[in-house]
Amino acid sequence: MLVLSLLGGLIAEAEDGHQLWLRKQKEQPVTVLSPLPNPVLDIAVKELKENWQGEANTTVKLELISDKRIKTDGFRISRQLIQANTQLGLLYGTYELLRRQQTGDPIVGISNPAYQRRILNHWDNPNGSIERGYAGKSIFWRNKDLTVTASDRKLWEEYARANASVGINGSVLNNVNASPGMLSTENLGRAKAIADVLRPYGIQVYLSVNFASPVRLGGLKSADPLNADVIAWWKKKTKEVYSMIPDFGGFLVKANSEGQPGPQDFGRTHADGANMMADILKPYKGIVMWRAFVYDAKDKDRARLAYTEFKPLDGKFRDNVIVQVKNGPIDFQPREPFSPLFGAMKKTAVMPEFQITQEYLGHSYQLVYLAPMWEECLKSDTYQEGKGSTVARVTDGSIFAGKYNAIAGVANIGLDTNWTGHHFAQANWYAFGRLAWDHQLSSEKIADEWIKLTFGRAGAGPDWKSKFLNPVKDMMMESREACVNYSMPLGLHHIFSADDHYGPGPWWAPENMRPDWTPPYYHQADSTGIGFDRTKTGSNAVSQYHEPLCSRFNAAETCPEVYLLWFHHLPWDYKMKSGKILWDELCYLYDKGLNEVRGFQKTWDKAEEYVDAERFLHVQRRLKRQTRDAQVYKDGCLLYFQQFSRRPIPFELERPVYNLDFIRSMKPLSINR
Ligand code: GCV
Repeated sequence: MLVLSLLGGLIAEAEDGHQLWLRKQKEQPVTVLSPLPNPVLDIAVKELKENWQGEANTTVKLELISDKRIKTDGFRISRQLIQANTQLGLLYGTYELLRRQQTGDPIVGISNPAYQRRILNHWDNPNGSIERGYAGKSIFWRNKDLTVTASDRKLWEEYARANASVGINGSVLNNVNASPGMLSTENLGRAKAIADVLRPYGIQVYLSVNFASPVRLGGLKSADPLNADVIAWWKKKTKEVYSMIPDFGGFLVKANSEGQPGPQDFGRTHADGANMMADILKPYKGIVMWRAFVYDAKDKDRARLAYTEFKPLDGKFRDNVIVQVKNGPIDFQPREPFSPLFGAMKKTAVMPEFQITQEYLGHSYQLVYLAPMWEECLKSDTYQEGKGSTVARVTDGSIFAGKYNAIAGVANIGLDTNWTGHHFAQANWYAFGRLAWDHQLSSEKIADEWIKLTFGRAGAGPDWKSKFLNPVKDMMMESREACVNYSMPLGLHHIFSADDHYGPGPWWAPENMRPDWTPPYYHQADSTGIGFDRTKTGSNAVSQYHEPLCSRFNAAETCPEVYLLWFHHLPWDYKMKSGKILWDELCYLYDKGLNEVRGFQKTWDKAEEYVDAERFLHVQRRLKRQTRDAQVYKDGCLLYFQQFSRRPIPFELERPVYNLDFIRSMKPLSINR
């Protein structure tokens, strides 16, 4: 039965989640002193007036200063004063002050951004669809209809406000699998309209570009980056872009990857391609983000490719090129070791790319809080310049100070009322912004803030903390590991079902399919054991890591067990640290993952009286589904691998409830049920 509770005298009113973590609270009157009227500061003043939760009738001052301890758009705040070197700093300080009023964190101190550019990558197509989007259609593009309506502008402004509130300052408006038509004058007109709305919130727009645009849009015969006509075409197009969007951020390029055109089609290198664009963008202060997501069907180990292609190019890129590297060497899997390209280059700027949309972690059907995964990556030590050379420090300019540094996240935003499909997926958008601003924040702290802002209520008693905040935070913190456990534990990867990337598919290997697109290529299960041998006697991918990591990963005894089957092919009876054999450990982990989700259902049901009915039911329904799907993952993988291990599932564990044949014949699990 649904319980609508009375809490602190307030009824838990239904909420649709559209307000995100910026839910309107009853404000206190406040006087705001601002140095000058202008679009950015007017927003700060409005936010303070409409959301002030501090003492009533206070005067709060926004002050532009010049202070070397405050970097770029950083700020200093105290209870009644916000100081910054820039107007945007004052806006970010405003959001921080208001946030702390709600979370109860001390309102004092300086805060500086970790990365200069904190960017969302939207994989939105001009027809309005979103590649790997699970929250409805694009907020930016509608099929062929380029008219800009008042409701478009309203939505874009809400989007900009949410981003600015967590410090995000860039948006790539379209898919990296870029349509050449994106650079048409008509589409640029719409990009300009978006940029105009985003600008006062400090957000620069960028576009993904198709390397063959000079041919496919411009009608030239070639897209060779050294060809004079091609260069002239890009110059003219870039000039047009800047005439419409004077603060345009630059281009994002996926080249010679998964069928996309690139400089290698003309015998040129990635550096040749990136530099051609970089030279053209330079006078406008634009940058090129060149993706290192490359692999080749011919290579014996896909995980090695990005490093093999890009490391020799170190020092050959212009200073306004940033190489954009996915967190892991394969592709946003539930767990990967960090990509060895972090820590490989000394003269090239490298930026992390995280995936906020849950392509491999349950789409918007599953509650999976991703910040622990990103924290794990950012804190991984690359040992590039000795101990302490974390991924965060080799990308934020602390170790090699390049001209530009940046971080990107593939957005999970669509037209769904709650923006992200699952209410808890909002936490991933929020967390990306917070980590991009401060990569030293813990994922737990971010979860704590997000829950308070998203579900907190005025007048909540101490009960709220012990019965809602803490258990829900624990659930979020456990959720990524649970997903790893019920889908790909111990370093298994890429064993999801084909195409939709949701649910198990370790068996999927149609004849004539590229092997590196099939799961058996990655798990290598056979009667002798399971796992991909990337040791020195295997593919030798371990050699791409600095010591001591190379040796640590190379020996099964010292390899962290979470990455064991990533680096090793081991017999089914290999002895694990727990004392169990590998097969039994695998069974225990799959079972553990499933039970963790069952636990989430209990946590959420117990929290019912603290949540409005609309969001409660939405999440409850999805957790049911997550449990069912985790069961399918567990049964599918274990029953499939059991054909090779020829061992029983330990008898103390729950037995499978599905047959393998049934799972293999099921309709895709991602179909809405
Ligand atoms: C945008 C994976 C995804 C693709 C995506 C690609 C990329 O392969 O499945 O949808 O394409 O990564 O990051 O370029």
